[in-house]
Amino acid sequence: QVTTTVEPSLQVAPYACQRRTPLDHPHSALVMALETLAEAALFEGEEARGLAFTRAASVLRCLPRALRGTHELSGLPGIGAHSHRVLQEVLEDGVCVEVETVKQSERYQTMKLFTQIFGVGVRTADRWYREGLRSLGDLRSHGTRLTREQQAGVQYFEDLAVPVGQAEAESLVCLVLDATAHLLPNASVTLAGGFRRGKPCGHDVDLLLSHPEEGREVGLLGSLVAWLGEQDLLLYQHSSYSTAAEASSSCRALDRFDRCFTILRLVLPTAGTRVRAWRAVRLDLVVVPHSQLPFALLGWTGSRHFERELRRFARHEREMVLNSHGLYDMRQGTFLLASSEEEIFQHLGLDYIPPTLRNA
Ligand code: DCP
Ligand code: MG
Repeated sequence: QVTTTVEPSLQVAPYACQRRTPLDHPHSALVMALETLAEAALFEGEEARGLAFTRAASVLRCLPRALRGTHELSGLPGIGAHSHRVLQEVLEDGVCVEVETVKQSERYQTMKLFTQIFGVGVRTADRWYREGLRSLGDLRSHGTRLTREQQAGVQYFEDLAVPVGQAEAESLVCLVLDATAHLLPNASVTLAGGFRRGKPCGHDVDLLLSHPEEGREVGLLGSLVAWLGEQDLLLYQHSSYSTAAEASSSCRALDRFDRCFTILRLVLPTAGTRVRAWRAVRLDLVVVPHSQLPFALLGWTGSRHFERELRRFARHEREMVLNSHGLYDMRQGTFLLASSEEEIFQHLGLDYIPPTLRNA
């Protein structure tokens, strides 16, 4: 067996939450190839295969310098045989035939289109595909039964397909800050999601609302949604409210916060002579009790893969359960409190990774 020494800059820790992953990296072609295959696998319901490609792509995202050739792949963790083949082909030929074939397939293109519709997941998209539907026009002309959410998704499809920019995100933060200042003085509004990681645009805006006095945030979501409605800014909304029992139940449960998925009418700054001075954007509002805010912030900042890896690390390396509400130590049988994200990383025995380096 040949032993190779891996240079320090290409030494990669096994979990994405142990790595610093900036937004920009020198492997966009390689990452795009793997992420296309990950997406295509998820479209076929093959979660494990999708995850394998996502893991490999995430490793490339954190490398500080461009790979000099296929030989440098061997020291990296999480690159399976299939990913290795794909990477080798892109490194040597510039493109991978399998990826190009997938991208051009009717199946991939249609699934991508349908799952891009707000309210449409892989199962629904797959059913429509098997029914022979291929376009938004088909959905409309075949009188396909749509949920209220999907109807809104189709109605505002063109607007929602345009990414939300940083300036738009900031104007939404200001709008919600203005509203909460009236409804609940001293309430906090925190931008989470991709924008907190430094992304210049995103598919939606994720806002966390809280109040320094725990308990004062109760009822805020309802009044905020009502206010947005009165201002004629709500094009669609779906709220879900946690019950006290749910909020304190199983630590394995998904988010139990009061939250609201909306499509908002974003008024554009310069109306000029244009007739239409607004566009539809997706805004998610999440109301968080103060003591859970660091956990919610960590959980809602992402990336999705970073979050998945944090939870996997907590469980397998620390016997802890992490979610957006708290951190539970299974050995001690206790919840660990934290007043900042830094403290959560400390509890987990991880070096702190700032939001802009969580683009795993
Ligand atoms: N999140 C998660 N698991 C989910 C949903 C969300 O871990 N099932 C977390 C990670 C995401 C964050 O919440 O990064 C926000 O979800 P988005 O889908 O909005 O993801 P991003 O904000 O990262 O992407 P985009 O910029 O496209 O909005
Ligand atoms: Mg987002």
